Amino acid sequence: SHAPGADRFAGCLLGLAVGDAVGAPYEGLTHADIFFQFGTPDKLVTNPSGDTLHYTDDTEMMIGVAETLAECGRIDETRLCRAFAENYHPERGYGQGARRVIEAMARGEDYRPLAANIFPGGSFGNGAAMRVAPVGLVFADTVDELWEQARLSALPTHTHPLGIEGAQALAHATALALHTTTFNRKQFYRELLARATTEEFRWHIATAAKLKPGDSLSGLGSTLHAHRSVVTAIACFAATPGDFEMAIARAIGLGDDTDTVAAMAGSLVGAFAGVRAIPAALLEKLEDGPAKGRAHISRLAIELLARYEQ
Ligand code: F2R
Ligand code: MG
Ligand code: MG
Ligand code: MG
Repeated sequence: SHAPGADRFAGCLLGLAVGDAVGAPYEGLTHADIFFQFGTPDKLVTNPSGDTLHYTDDTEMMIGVAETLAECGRIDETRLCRAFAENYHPERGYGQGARRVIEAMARGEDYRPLAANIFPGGSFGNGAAMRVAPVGLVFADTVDELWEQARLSALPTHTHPLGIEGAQALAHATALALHTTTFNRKQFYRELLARATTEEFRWHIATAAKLKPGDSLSGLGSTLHAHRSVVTAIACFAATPGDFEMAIARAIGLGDDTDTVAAMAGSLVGAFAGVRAIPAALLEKLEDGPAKGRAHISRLAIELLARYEQ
């Protein structure tokens, strides 16, 4: 097999942004609410409402990670926090803990005691996982380094072991997706399980591995807690690895943290199947601006590829 190229790097970052934006209107709703108010998830994905798809905090923070890696080649904590603070638009819908930490960063205060104590044991929200895709791409060839860089990318906001492992597991899944030509579910889960450290992640990965492709994923959970959504997103990808619309429809249909689970699942499909797997009709609707939209994300993908190839 040959080395991954620009198509898969762009597919991963744009797949994340599109999944985030398509899933965002349904965040916090139950599976049943979505079905009765809006219809079947496949229709929401094929025909999303509105002219423009607006992304949320998931993509805004992923951009910060990508900018840091493009500039520094690794996670530099000072640069990463500056990116989070400069890119921050609270109206994109940040977690309540994340808001307080980033606002402290923006004021130039020491945010570390806050990040450590804002929740007991630190945050186990999925905010570190939702933004980690660029780490999975740049460090795809070195799993030990990937695991460490994912940890460093989590720490400014997420110090709880589950919040950190969510980022590590998703970065690892991103690297596996990026390198896969013929997808083998058993092998994929075996590699993830071999690295899993906490009881929670071991259980979720082992449970996902036992499911058949058509089985419901609702038992895995889809809340904004890392251990109840990261493996779920991985399973949405693994059920239909080459089918972007199916993967994000499955993610959204579960309810709860729809933008984030769809973002993570979409980024994995994009890393595996490339940007061509994302329907043009969705990609064209993704918001684009002078600095932070579709074109900026596409440029970052090229810069990350250069870092990966170094
Ligand atoms: N914030 C949102 N969506 C708005 C949800 C609104 C909510 N329904 C409401 O009515 O307020 N989405 C974005 O946030 C998620 C990522 O969050 P992140 O960045 O991890 O933030 P945070 O605040 O650190 O954690 C999120 C929540 O998880 C709970 N939590 C975390 N650690 C905890 C702990 N140790 N003990 C107890 N609870 C813990 C808290 O409720 C946090 O607020 C993504 O969905 C993104 O789209
Ligand atoms: Mg969000
Ligand atoms: Mg700005
Ligand atoms: Mg969310």
